[in-house]
Amino acid sequence: MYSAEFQESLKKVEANRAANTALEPRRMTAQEKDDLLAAYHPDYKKSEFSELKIGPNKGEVVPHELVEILQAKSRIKASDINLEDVKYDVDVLVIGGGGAGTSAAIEAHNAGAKTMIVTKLRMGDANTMMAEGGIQAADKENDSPAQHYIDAFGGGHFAAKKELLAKLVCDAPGAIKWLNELGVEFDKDETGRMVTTHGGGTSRKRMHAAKDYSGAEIMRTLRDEVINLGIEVVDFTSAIELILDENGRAAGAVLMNMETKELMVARAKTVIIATGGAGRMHYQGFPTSNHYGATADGLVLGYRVGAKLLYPETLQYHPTGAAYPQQIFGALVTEKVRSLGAKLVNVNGEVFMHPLETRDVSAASIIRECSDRNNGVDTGSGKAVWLDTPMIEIIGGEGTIEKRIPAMMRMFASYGIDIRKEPILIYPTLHYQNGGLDINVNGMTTNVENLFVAGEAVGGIHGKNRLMGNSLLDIIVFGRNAGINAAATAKNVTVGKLSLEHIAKFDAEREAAGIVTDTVSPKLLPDYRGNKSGM
Ligand code: MEZ
Repeated sequence: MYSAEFQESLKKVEANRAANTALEPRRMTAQEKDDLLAAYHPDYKKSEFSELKIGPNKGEVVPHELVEILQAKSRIKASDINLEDVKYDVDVLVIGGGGAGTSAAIEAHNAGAKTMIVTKLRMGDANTMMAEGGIQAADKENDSPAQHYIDAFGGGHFAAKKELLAKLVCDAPGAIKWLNELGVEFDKDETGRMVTTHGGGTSRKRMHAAKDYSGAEIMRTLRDEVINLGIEVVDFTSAIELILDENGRAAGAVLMNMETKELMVARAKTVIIATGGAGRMHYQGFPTSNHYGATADGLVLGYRVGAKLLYPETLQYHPTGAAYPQQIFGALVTEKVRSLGAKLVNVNGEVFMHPLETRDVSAASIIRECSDRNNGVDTGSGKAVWLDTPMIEIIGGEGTIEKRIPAMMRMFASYGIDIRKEPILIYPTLHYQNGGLDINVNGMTTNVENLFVAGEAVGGIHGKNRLMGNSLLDIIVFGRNAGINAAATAKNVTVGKLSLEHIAKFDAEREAAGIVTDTVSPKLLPDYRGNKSGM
């Protein structure tokens, strides 16, 4: 139920609904997309970026907020830690308890490695849990991994590391099978065949879903499997510094109990960073769809020991974050809403773009509509456009919303908005870190031995923009891959003398570059006291 100030615009949306539902908006040309991105996408706003003065990516520009934490001080000095007092001694140490971390741990454990997960919140407090719309895999007869590759490569501006993307799409059908056999309740039709839909930039319907809580369903299953297998999980404990051995290979981490602040040493033959994304960095003041712990910790841990980042300057702003009411500002409104037929409509009731352009293009188009074109709806805390959800019931028939996107229906119903009858207001929200640590096809970082990475902390799988559903896919494919390879590598590793010398080296580099800072990192949790949240 919308108050009086929205009624004039709402009347126009309703009046045009039938015609807008039937409309087939054209796709933008490549040139139009490039021009749009350059003018309106946040990644192209030069004033929001600065140069890294130290570390493996020295000379590259990344968001100011990321520069600050990458160049920051460690939370510890080497002299604070007795590296001989080893509390945990394992083959494979997995840092992070989301979808990538749990997938990695399951495979490492199944390969016979003594495996431990350390997670700063609880297992499953992760962006995986927040993912809604689905997971891509080309497993139907009209589709192929090659087709999936072409879609994702183009959508990512031809910048993906080819061998990583090839692995992603080729292993996708196997990932769905694995999840299905573990017990994920994918949507199926009456014959038992999985239901699939389109996402932005897909040429085939290959999005497999569990209604609109696909990530929660996948995370539930992975968490159960970790518990059933008896894998050790140390929760409410963060990794605050990696430990190398005397040969410069990853060999564990310094852990900190989040409550007591007790510091502990975990020694490991191989380490997997699976710390997830960065939405809580609130780049450029954007709100976020991410979970509370998404603060780019893995990038910091890896960077300080010399691991290189790939495309850290590219972020994904999900086109449809909730813009109203204020209580859910920035929350994810799944792309599946558009896959099911809802279109984006401006203050005048006009459809202004094809609803399934790729995410960066869609976000830039919405930003243009709300800025230079002055066609946004005033929400009281900014501008937004309508996502005309009642179109879904017109196209799919009564009951489609309740059946296919019940979480969306419930979220808005809590605030008196019935999305079956009324449209919703949306604006881009910070959703995904396209860039991250550079890995080879085995999941190991390209320049720190025995340090593996999986999930959102990896850069290069998707290039400079990710398609919907390829993240739930990459956490499974590259999570499992990292687990298998970390376990295999661990078999041939004898850990040398543990060392934290890299902290002093990084300090010296910072001083030589004339950087003065009081910031310590990893950040671990967001700090809303200064209200840099966009909320
Ligand atoms: O891949 C994603 O980010 C995803 C599935 C999000 C969504 O819109 O539901």
